[in-house]
Amino acid sequence: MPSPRSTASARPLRLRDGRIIRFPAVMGVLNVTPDSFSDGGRYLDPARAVDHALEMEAAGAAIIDVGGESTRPVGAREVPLEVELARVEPVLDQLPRSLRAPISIDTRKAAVARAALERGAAIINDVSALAADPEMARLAAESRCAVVLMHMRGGPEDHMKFARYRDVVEEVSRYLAARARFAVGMGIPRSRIIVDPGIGFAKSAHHNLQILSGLSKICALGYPVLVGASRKTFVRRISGGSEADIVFGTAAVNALAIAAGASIIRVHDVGPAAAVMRMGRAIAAARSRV
Ligand code: PMM
Repeated sequence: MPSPRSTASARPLRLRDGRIIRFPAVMGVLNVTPDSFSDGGRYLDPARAVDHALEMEAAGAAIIDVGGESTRPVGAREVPLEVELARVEPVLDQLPRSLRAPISIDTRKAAVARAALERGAAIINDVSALAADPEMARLAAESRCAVVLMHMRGGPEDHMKFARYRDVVEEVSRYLAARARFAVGMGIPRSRIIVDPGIGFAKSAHHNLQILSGLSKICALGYPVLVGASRKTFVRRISGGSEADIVFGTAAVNALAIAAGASIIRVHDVGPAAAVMRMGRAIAAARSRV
């Protein structure tokens, strides 16, 4: 079992506009794509996307993660810049007015991140850990936004070819530490960095399970850790195929991740995740009073 002290140990994240995110926190996924793994096509219409963001906020999401590029495990294609911008800009134009929760932009392209930051986003969620676009690190440093650095190998099109490790926890930890050092070297303060082991990205089901069972080691790097296991294939396979199985399977992963010290759980079903998060917070608070 994880060490009791590890739970929710990361300090709150202070955003550039002064807003504070306390951990553990729920990040609600808003994929504005025709083909994302579990919600593709549902929120292409900006009005529906905005309604869904507000629903997720009301259900307990502390961050809304907007993405216009599908990075699903099999068959994702590189999305041209104009297409990605055309998907996310109309949603971002409307979101900040109606939403109190901070917005993160899930992109590997600095031009998309810049458009989102100009429209009020406060976090860049880069699944390439600032490696895909040479402008991204400078943009993050200058804009004083927070960044999520995720582990992946290859690109969304071909990452499963690279799912080979001697010790996946060790290799992912080393990679995340190196990317965080790079980010700090580019002028992004440690206090604005979040790391993510990249569940399902260049990882087999077995690798995902190893990452989750060794998550406290990744938390020991000293950065808030984001876990994105929601509805991913290994959860569907292991927990069972029904809708309830997928929701409970995801909730189980999230509960164990929070117990191991994860700070942010990235999910499609915010209600169950928020219940898990509240229980995690209550148990951590009781422990700190012992
Ligand atoms: N997973 C997906 C997309 N973006 N970002 C982070 N930081 N971590 C993840 O695990 C992650 C991500 C793919 O899942 P989706 O298509 O269901 O959004």
